[in-house]
Amino acid sequence: MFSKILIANRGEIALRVIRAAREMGVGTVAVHSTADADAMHVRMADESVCIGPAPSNESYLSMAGVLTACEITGAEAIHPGYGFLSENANFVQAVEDHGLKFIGPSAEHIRMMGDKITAKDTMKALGVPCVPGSDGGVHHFETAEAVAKSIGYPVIVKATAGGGGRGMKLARTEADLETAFRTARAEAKAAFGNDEVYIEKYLGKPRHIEVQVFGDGRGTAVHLGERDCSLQRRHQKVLEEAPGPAIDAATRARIGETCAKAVADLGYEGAGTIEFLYEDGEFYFIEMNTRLQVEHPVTEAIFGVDLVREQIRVAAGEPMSFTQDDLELRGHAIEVRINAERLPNFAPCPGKITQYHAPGGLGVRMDSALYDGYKIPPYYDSLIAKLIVHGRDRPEALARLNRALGELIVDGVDTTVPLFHALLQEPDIQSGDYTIHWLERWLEENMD
Ligand code: MV4
Repeated sequence: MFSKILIANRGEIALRVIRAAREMGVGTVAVHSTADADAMHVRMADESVCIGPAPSNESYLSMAGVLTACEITGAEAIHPGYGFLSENANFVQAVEDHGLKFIGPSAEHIRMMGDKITAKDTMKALGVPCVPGSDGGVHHFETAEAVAKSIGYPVIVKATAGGGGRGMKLARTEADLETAFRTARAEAKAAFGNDEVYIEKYLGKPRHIEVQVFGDGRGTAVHLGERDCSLQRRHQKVLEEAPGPAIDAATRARIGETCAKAVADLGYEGAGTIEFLYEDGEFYFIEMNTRLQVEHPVTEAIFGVDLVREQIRVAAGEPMSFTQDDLELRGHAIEVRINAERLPNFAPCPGKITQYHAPGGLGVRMDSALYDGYKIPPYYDSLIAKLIVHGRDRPEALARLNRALGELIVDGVDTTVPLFHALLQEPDIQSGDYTIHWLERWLEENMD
């Protein structure tokens, strides 16, 4: 096992990783920007290194800064958290070139899944169901026309270098296709320096279902069921739950086993998420995320495992601490993302926290780096806390969420908490009857 790891992140996820490391007897090094000198992750780590000024580009995204901090402190491995350098294959390569261990998948697997056409080709070859569409990249409008005609409209044009909703264009009919194709290519070129696009059948009312997978890097892999992350605004998740309200045990076992086998065949190491659109009882692969996700705690709650501990174990060459047969799904978990944002526009709302009280009690987990008097800096993501509740079933989890939100005090800045109080009153939320378009529609009708 490592004696010391460095956490190349900030906020709640840095604390999350420090907590797992400490329970394992592993020393921790925090890195921080000048704006984060008083941040909780700096206080909670065994050691800390300032790696640059406030802008992320010059601190949390600085490969040289992070690698130098490892050298200074003697950290043997780097946990990237999510965001920042977590899916940067060049960073992974640099980490390895410096004789350090990246806690996560290989540069090769990150690169493979970062290119969305390669990801889809790979998953298709491994038996994972995909959205019908072009066979690889589409380089000429004439090809786009022929593909769209054969799969039928509506179709969606996506950038291979995109993902997470960036660089997508919808063509409802043949008349829309030329504009969709050309603007998708132009925007992809401008945003990613790569104008390659592919085409898929557009699914009109799917859920976003993602399967949590975990591999030991040596051909053993498991799945930990799915999360329903359909409640999104502008491709930002707002509330996630596990298990998915629309997924039964047989369906879970079937898609889970398909995903676990695929990542086992790849020799994938660490935590991964295979994203699907789910419509009319069928799964359609869209992307794979090669990192620990923000919403991983709902999976931890229902399976009773520590995914970060497992990440650190396999990175150190140790086996996973459970097999597929050990994993038993218990109850229901819901996470809400509490952002420092002002409704109705979700405008970032940095500032000083004048009073903070975290909810607690049975089945309540609050992952946050907040404290009384903390000043939320304006430079980073607006996520300030994740409230995760676990109950014996979905109604109990919903009641617990309502109760915990009532206990929470965050004064001094506006947050998304009022949104969750309102959502919990909605019959569709109470019954779990929502698709990827439900929240945007609801916001239009309720946020004026
Ligand atoms: C789609 C789609 C419909 N049909 N692909 C958006 C994010 C990116 N990960 C994939 N996305 C979509 N791909 C096909 N073939 C609809 C979306 C989509 C979406 C997906 C998941 C969650 C929220 C979404 C909101 C709008 C569009």
